[in-house]
This record gives sequence, structure tokens and C-alpha cells, in this order.
Amino acid sequence: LQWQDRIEEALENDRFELHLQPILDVTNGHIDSAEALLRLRGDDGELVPPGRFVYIAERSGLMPRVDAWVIERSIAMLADLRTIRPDFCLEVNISGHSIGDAQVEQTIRDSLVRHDVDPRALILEITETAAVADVALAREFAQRLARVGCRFALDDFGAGFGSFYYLKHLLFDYVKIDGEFVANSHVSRVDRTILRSIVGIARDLGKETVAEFVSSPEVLEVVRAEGVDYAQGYLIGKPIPVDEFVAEFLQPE
Ligand code: G
Ligand code: G
Ligand code: MN
Ligand code: NA
Repeated sequence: LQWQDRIEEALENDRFELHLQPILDVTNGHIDSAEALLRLRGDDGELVPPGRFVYIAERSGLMPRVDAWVIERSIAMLADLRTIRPDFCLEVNISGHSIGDAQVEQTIRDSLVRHDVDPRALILEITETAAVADVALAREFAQRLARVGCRFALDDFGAGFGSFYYLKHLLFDYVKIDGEFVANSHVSRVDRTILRSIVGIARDLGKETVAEFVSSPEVLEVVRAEGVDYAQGYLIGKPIPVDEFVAEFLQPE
């Protein structure tokens, strides 16, 4: 099968899965949020990461359907997680193409109502994979959803499409610092300087920061010292299936 057919087949036969990667609140040490990450389950049981199919889904016009599936599933999952941890929040990736899409907006609203989830628990993460199709439309989309209570994160800030331009023109509550500037920040003066400057800009704009690719205690120490609010990465935990996530991170304290 061609990739495009595999994606359609996966949508029809429920072959997508969402895994959860924990996010640490650096100030209090709690795990009260996670990022939902999409995977495609192949015929042979192999798990295909989004890097292999998101680009094709975007080019072939299938991305709004994929995003709609992700949104509905994430919000259903969020409702379940909040029965265990009432304050739990979920970061959900949506393609730049879908920011501004009326159908995607309706899916977000409908799913929140259907599953009775507080919109503040949903953090929509605008990913680096695609440029936002229409910035004015995207801004209005975000403003309408923010009025309801939804929050937004700018993914991969500092690299690729995660740029100052979006910080200027769109609404965000969180800036996710690209792993490029985090992973070696304990040994690279350049990386640490860039990380520090991103934290400064975010703070001056009243936004919280999340460092990606925190994969050792040394990096977590840098992130903490520089005043980053949240940490995500292999040190905190890898993306794992939801039942494993609940067992590992959401057992009663
Ligand atoms: O999980 P992994 O590191 O392979 O994800 C790579 C990238 O794929 C993420 O950074 C994100 O930009 C994108 N991605 C992951 N899950 C989703 C999803 O559910 N929807 C969209 N649109 N992109 C996703
Ligand atoms: O684009 P986005 O940052 O949303 O994608 C995150 C992806 O990066 C996930 O798919 C995850 O598998 C991967 N990832 C997350 N944390 C780490 C990390 O600490 N180290 C490495 N090498 N990869 C990571
Ligand atoms: Mn992301
Ligand atoms: Na990212």
C-alpha cells in the first residue's frame, strides 16, 4: 500500500494510537500534564511514528481527518484521566494546516461538550510540521477557542516554523523550547545562552515555558536554574501507551 492509502486505511480501521509523554512541573515536581503523540499501528504490529506519515497526510489533504481523530480521542482520554487526577491537562498536537479550519474547530468544541471536559485542560500545540495556512484565520480561530478557555502552545520554538513571527501574530500560553537548544545546554554555552534568551522573552510576554528533550539530570538542573516552568524528555519519561502512563504516573500519591 502507498502511504496515503495506509493513512486512509488506518482512519477507517482504527489503527491509530495515542501515546502519552509526561511533562514535569519543575517548581513542584508534579506530573499534572502530558503530551499526546500519534502512532500508526502497522499490519505486523510495528509502531510507526508521525515523522513517517504526517507530512504525507498534510500533502494529500488527509490531515484534517487525522487531526479530527486525534482531537476526539485525546479529549475522550482526557475525560478518563481527569477522573483519576481532576487537574490533569493534555497537550494535543494539531497541524498548522488545521489551525483556522472550521471543521476542526467544531470538532474541538463538540468533543469538549460530549465528554464534559473543562476546556482549560486542553492545550493545543501548534506543531512545526506545517506552516500555518492563513495567519489571520488562525488568530481568530485561537481567539474564539481561548474565549471558551482552551489554551495554546507554540511547539519547537526557535527552530523551523516555530518562530517569532507566530509569537507575534498568534495567541499562546506556552512556549515549548525546541530540544535543539535543550539537549546539550549543560555543555554548550551557545545552547544555554539561546535557552536563557527564550525564557526571557517568554517571561516578558507573560508566557510559560516547556523545555523539550530533557534527557539527563544535568540538563534538568540547567533548565531549573534558567527558570523554565516545565520539563519534558526521556529523563522524565518516554511516550508510552495510556494504561502504562496511568500505572506509572497517576497512581494516588
Ligand atoms: O512522537 P514523535 O517524536 O515521533 O513526533 C514527532 C512530531 O510529530 C511531533 O513533534 C509533532 O510535531 C508531530 N505529531 C505527533 N503527534 C501528532 C499528532 O497527533 N498530530 C499532529 N498533527 N502532529 C503530531
Ligand atoms: O515535535 P515534538 O517535540 O512534539 O516531538 C517530540 C518527539 O521527540 C516525540 O515523538 C519523542 O519521541 C521525541 N522525544 C521526546 N523527548 C525526547 C528526548 O528526551 N530525547 C530524544 N532523543 N527524543 C525525544
Ligand atoms: Mn509537540
Ligand atoms: Na515538539
